[in-house]
Amino acid sequence: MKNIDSTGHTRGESIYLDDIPLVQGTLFGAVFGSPVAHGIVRRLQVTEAASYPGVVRVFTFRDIKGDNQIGGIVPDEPLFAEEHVHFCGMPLALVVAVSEKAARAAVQKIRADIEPLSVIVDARVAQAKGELIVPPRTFRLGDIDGAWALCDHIVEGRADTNGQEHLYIETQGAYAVPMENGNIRVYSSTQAPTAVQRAVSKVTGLPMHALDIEVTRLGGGFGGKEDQANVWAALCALACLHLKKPVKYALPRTDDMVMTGKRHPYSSDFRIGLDKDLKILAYEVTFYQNAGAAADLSPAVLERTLFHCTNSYFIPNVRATAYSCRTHLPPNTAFRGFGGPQGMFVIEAAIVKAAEKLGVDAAIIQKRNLLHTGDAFPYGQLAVSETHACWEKSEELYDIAAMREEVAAFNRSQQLFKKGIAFMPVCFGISFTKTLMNQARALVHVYTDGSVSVTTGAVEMGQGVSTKMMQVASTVFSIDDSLVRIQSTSTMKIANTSPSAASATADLNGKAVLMACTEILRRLKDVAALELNTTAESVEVKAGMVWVGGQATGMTWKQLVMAAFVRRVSLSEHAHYATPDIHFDPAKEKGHPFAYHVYGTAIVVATLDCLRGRYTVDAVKVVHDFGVSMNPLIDRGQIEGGIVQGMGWMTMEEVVYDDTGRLRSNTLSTYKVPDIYSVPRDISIEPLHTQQDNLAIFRSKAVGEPPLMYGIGVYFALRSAIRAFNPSAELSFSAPMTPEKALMGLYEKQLEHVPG
Ligand code: LUZ
Ligand code: MOS
Repeated sequence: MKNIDSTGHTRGESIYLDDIPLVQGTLFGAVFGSPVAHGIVRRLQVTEAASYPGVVRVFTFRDIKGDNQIGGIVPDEPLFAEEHVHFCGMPLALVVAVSEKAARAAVQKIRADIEPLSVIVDARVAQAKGELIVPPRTFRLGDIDGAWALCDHIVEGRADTNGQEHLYIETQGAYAVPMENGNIRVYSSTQAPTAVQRAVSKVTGLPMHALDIEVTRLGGGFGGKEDQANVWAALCALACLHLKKPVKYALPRTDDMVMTGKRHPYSSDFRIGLDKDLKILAYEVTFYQNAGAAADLSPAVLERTLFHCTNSYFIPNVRATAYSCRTHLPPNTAFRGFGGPQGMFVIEAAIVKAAEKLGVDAAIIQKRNLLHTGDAFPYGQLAVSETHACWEKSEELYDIAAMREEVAAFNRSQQLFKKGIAFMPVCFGISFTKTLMNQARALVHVYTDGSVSVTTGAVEMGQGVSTKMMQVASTVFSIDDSLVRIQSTSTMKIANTSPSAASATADLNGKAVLMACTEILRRLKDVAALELNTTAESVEVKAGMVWVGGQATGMTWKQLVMAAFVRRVSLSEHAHYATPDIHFDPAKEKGHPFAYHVYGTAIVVATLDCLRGRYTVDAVKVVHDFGVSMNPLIDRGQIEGGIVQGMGWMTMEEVVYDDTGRLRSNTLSTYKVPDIYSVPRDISIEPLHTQQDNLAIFRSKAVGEPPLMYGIGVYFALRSAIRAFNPSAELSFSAPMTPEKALMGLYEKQLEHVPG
């Protein structure tokens, strides 16, 4: 089934924040962000801005009625800077005016007198100075110190991955509207309506029941709106509270790029030990996460890095330590994969470095160490592994021998172009790593005309979750999809939601929809039994009709619903789902945190232009563990998008902060993202057919984040192409592999004999 939003999107009828009709008297905000990354605020001059034509009022921290605090995990993030600023773009003031134009112009009139302090932009520097967000954490398995003696080969190195701008097409924003009784409704472009509700409550001092956070849909989130939609909502609500007027602020693109955090850059040290059969016996890794100026979600991201530090491999002896380092960048935040990709890059780099040193193909080491069912992850959970199945199916299906021969033949025949090939296996844990977040609720109403309304905590952001919720309801009731409508997300309808994140949204909310619909159906069957003089067990609702003992009865769904109403039977249900069997003990760093894992293998081929450093990705050929996809069209779309987004992170997207903490890549002319021309020419996606039971909704495994990590294979395919041209290159592991970096690698240590 097609994504139900596709028609609305194509016609431009879908409602985003900017499409909400404005209430008369609406005012507009603009933020004055700190011009320096670190300093003491001596003086903030806002009088000129306040008297600018059209300006209604300028707000600062002094206007906050509740607490000047929006930190979620750690209370370390003021909404407005007070005496100190900690990153460029940190909000110092909010101008509210009768038009966007006036508000933005007035912002230019604000002057901040800030005494600069020293700026840290590098995670390792921060760690050396003891600037940590939370204490470091270590995951351990086996006896790492004893294991080195058993290794025949030991390789060490360093790996770096840069940040990534979310670049959701719809920028951050919020619109706060005063309601009666002092209530405020906030329309927010957020993945986490409840997080917005909490932040607004904290800042305004209003209780949560006075706040209705409404979300129709987002034009993309990718993690960027998991925690960082709170700021704009809190600002608008605060102004709304003071002025008793609707206040809207939708960020211009550059403000969004400058003021919001991104994927965390990581720098890591690794040491890997193998025996003579290329079995990995030992792996030690230290991660330095660049958290930015406040915790935001960094501690949770850090944790997911540790959970994914061995990717798809079983390694018996592991020690992985992770530091969350405080720097003077905007607080970095969730981004598709949530620290997992950063951890996986390092183990892949370690394997490639070992392979290069030993003169073997990295795929041999990769394949020899894939997880088996029953193998333990460093955090104690046992794998139910599909890694071998995915890997072997990919080799067979895509004829790896022929692919390799084609690459080798090309490289023999070409001087100035080289191809590289790489395997990228993926194993990704599904559940919020914080166990308590794995809960969801759904509210289902059946109306007397037979139509069905479903509300959940799920936020539609292009991933197709609404379509999946509709499928769940229409499948349980066995009625036509057109009878089911998925309503916008609202904290007054569904409370205490977890963010739409962690790839778990369809599972968690879908299970709640399943429970609610199943309960209503149970009641309807009782009604049918009474109406038709039979037992509830013999009643079925199928294709919109009531059946008894396998025979159609002529009673329609709508008649059944009406009969239930006449008998005063409830046609509504609010269901609560909590993922069973998951737990984690942070004191021991052991447990069973994930409902299940998603597996897959990608084979990547890239062609490098060895004169210019340019490249194209020829193919990304994937075997992916969908479980049993409930919507192959949507799921394939998620995989294609994930691959391209992962590839962008690994190749061309370069977040650049200078030493003073200013973002230099602050527009789309300086920050390059994949366009249609950089998409791999061939993306093949084959499902792995498994009949394993699992905790996914309808056994359809989560698909949001895992495919992003196939993109890591592009980095290693390019590295392999560089080495085909320049075998003596000693290349660092530093992503993204921009064309500039590829070019430097191609001619590293051999500038004197440029061919041609
Ligand atoms: N958000 C979160 C996430 O709070 N916890 C997680 O484990 C997670 N994982 C992926 C993406 N967002
Ligand atoms: Mo996300 S990184 O699942 O918000």
